[in-house]
This record gives sequence, C-alpha cells and structure tokens, in this order.
Amino acid sequence: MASQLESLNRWVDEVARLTEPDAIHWCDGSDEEYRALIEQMQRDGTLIPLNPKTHPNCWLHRSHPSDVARVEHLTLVCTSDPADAGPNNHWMAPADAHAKIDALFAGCMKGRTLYVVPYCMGPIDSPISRCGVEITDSPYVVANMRIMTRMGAPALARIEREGTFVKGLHSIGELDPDKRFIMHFPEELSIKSIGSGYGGNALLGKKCHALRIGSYQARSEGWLAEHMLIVGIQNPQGETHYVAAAFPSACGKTNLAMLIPPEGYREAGWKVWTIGDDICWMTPGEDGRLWAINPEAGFFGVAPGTSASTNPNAMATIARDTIFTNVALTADDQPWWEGLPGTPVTDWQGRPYDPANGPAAHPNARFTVSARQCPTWSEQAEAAQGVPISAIVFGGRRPSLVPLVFEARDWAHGVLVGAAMGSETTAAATGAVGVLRRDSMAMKPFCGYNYGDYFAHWLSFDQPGARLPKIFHVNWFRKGEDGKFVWPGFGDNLRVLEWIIGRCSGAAGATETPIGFLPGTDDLNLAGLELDARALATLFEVDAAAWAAEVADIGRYLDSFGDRLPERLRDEQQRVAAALAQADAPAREAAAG
Ligand code: SAT
Ligand code: MN
Repeated sequence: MASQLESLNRWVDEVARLTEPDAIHWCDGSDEEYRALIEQMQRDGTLIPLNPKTHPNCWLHRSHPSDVARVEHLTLVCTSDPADAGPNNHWMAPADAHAKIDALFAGCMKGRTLYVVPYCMGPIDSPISRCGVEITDSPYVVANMRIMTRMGAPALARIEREGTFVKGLHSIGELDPDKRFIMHFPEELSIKSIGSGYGGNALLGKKCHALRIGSYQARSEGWLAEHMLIVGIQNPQGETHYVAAAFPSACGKTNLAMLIPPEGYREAGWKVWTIGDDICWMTPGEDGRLWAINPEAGFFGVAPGTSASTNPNAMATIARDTIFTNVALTADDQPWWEGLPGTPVTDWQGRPYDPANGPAAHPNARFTVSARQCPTWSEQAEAAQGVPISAIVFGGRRPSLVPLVFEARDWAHGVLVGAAMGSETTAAATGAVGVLRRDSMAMKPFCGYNYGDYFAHWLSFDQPGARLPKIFHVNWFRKGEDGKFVWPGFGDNLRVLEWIIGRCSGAAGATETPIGFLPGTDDLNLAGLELDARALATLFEVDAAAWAAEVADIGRYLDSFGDRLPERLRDEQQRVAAALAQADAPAREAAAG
C-alpha cells in the first residue's frame, strides 16, 4: 500500500534510494500488524516476554547501554538564521546539517525493513491535532509509536485529506554515539534522527514533533505547544476544572496527572481525571478561553520510583500490555526497579544483579503504555475541541526561598513566573548551596525557536476578549532547617489544586505580596494534615530581601536573550523588583535604626 498523496510517495522513494532498505512496509496500525511485529521482535531477541501470569502481554526491551536517554548536545535546531534558533538551542546551518546527516543515512537500511509510520498527534478528528509520518528502520520504534500516537490508516487518511504532514526520518544507524544526531528543520517541518533508538530521540512524534517542531508551528499559527500535563479536578458538586502544569524532568508530572485524593477528599466526592502527563497543545477558542488536547495517546513514563505508594494508578496502568525498557527482572520474570518490593536477579543489561554494578534498573528505565489503561483516564482526552484550561501551573524543585504556591497577578506576570522557573540541585559532595538551573516553562530542551520570541508569543495571547487561565507557581520541594521536605506532596497536592481552582472561580481568598497572591493559612484546606506552625511559616514565607536577589538574577537571565527579549517582560521584571524594594525598605530602615 503506497499513499494517494504524491508528495508522500515521492519522499518515501527518495528516502529508500538514500537508505537502501531490503523491504518497505506501510503501517496500517492494525492489531494483526502489532502482533506480527511483537512476534518478530521476540524471535530476534529485541523483546523478552515477561511473566504472562502477572504481566500479560508485557515485554522487556534492553537498549544499547550507551543509548538510554535524550542527548541534548547532539540535538540541533537548524534554521536559516542562527538567531531564530536562539541561545537556548544548538544550531547548524540547514544545508550543512542535511549534508552531514544524509552521509550517515546513505545505505544505512541495507538488510533492514523501512517502516512508513503515519501518525496523528491528538484525537483523530480534532482541529487542534497535527499529523506526521515517521520513516524508521526500528520495529521497536514502530511498536512504541503505535502506543504513543494515533498511528496507521486513519492518520494516513487525514494526511491525504490535508496534504501536509511533518516529515520524520529515523534510523538506529550503528547506535554509535559518535554518529548520532537529532536534527530539526522547523522551516521545512522536518526531522532527521540517526544513531539512537531511545524514546525522545527516536519516537519522533513526541519531543521532536509535538514540542520542537510543534512549538514552531504553534507560533506561526497562534497556539501553544507546551511541556505540560493536563489533569481534571472534579469537585463534590460535579464540576470539573482542567489544569495544565509544567515541571522540569523528575518533578513528578506523571504522579500529579494521576493523583489520588487524600481520604477526606475522596469521602467528600473529589475525583481526579487524567488527560495527559507530558505534552499539552492549547489554542484560543471562540469563547476566549484556551482549549487543550494531549497530543499523545500513551505514557512513556519513568519506572524507578513508581510504586503502589507513590503512584498506584500508574501501577494499575502498567499491569498488562506494556513495553518496559531497561528495567531489571525478578526470578519469575516480573519487571523490577528501585522502589518496588521484591528482589531483582537480573539487571537492566541482562547481567546477574550485583549492587557493585549500580542500580538494577537503569535510572531512566521506562514503560510505554496506552493512556486508556489508566484507571483515571478521562474520555475528554478524545474530545475534538479539547478541554478548557482554568489554570496554568509552573513548578520547579526549590528547596529554599519559593513558597508552596502563589498566583501571578495577571498574564504578563505569569509569563515572567514561567520564564523564571527552574530547579535547584545541591552540590552533594560539598553540601554547598544549590545551583539553580533556569528552565523556562520546562521547555529548555524542547523549544524549537529563540526563547525571546517564545516569551513574546506567550505574551501575545493577552488580547481584548481573551479569558485566559490564571497562572500559578507551586513548589512541592521546600525544605526545612532539618533538610527534610516540609510539604508531604503526592495526594496532598490536591489541597493546593483546590485553592488554585477556588481562585479561578472566585471562591478562595488570598493575600497580596510583591511576588503575587498567596493563600492565607485559612484559605488552604489543611484538615487531617499534621503541619506545625513552623512548617506553615516556612511554606508561606516571602523573604523580600532574598526575593530581591532572586528577581535581580532573573533580570540577568532575561538579559541573555538580548534584543529578542520582549520589552514587556523586562518591564514586568522591573515592576516586581520595585515592589520588593518597597516591601524591604521598612525592614532595612528598622535594621539601620
Ligand atoms: O525525552 S523523552 O520523551 O524520551 C523522556 C523525557 O525526557 O520526558
Ligand atoms: Mn517530558
């Protein structure tokens, strides 16, 4: 089956001439096709069957040990003008990039099958969705794309109707880190990736299309492609508010998307609905609100740390029909990772487990699973118009300074809060103060164009008639003087989400501070939580002098975007700096007096 679309056939022909595969297979996305792929991979050892009693239809894939994560230094954005890629991306001139990578693609599929994978990012009938075609020589990638996207005949039909699609060319090549590149050509809506079979490098629908190319498309078409989970919070009155939240890696996006309410909330009738755990596409609706879809159809989640206590919904989701990558095995072939009960006997590289070799599962071991298997999966994930977003939440790992939650005073302030977000790492060896790495909107590795232009694009949504979400910042990771987390996190984060939703509907109170609105202690439902007065003071403290230093640092960060930085954002930073200076003045006078 070739396509009715001339431009697609021509591209497949061109790629086949370059890469010289033995065979070409057009994927239809059927169950039979998936089964045949799995059987073939089981025969050649790409997949290892797991215990069919405990984990029906589950497989283990062991990647090459040097191919276990995204490779930011080999990930390039290739625009004609380097300034369009910005200081936030690695850049190469498009002609040089094509020449360099095409040399690696030459003849690389000899002895292999070339798979043509048509896919749709988002519900197949949604006007917000966008399509792509990935060409790959990896059946593992095909199987993962079938779980993570709407892949096959319906996507191809839409592509033929629309006549346009994002082109993604992928080969595992020689899996040689020295011959590995992930290149993006946003002006051509195309991606070329070679030398890696790992998720974000190889499942081109995910970070490459849905974020890097997607953010570029979104800017020219007037929408937003963001690194955000989408969760629905249903209150006891039966109303559901949708929240989109951006956090850098390893801050618990999947856990928040699948949150289980604390007991008191469950009894009162609160429910949580999962729409997405990683990517969110938002577009203004006719009513002025932002409407969002999850462009993905599955979860590509981090296994280590996932357990019945941290995320029971995730555990239920991955109990069947799941591909595990780089996990360890128990004696009876169950998948195992750090954080689970039981003992591993085989590590992620297939060696007998020996603690001297490090953790049994690779710290970035993953599960790939259909989102529909999640007990809290929402049917609204299939809604063509998307879901209306009430609140946007930014968050990072900030052991000091940043309170549990605050609300930006308006959209422009919210954009500043998103631009300033970041995570602190402690220099473990010395125990020295944390190093703060800013990661604006958690998009540092994923924004396909200059961050300065991206901030301007965010600001542009603030228009007459817009009914934009309120913007908040949360910090689950505040530590006390004893070095322990002050806030329990996980299910109790619903208390914070309740306040956030209350602010959106006008029901919840707040106190104004120079950094934004904070809940007073009476505004947050803390019933059933044991937090002493000291902990509460820490969680809601705003230290004006320390914040003044933070906002000055934010100013220096904004400077790094030079003349692409929108004036409006600089004004906003100076407004907050001035408010802090004023708040701090009485304190300084008192100290001086
Ligand atoms: O980049 S991946 O999608 O493989 C994983 C992640 O960083 O979210
Ligand atoms: Mn992610």
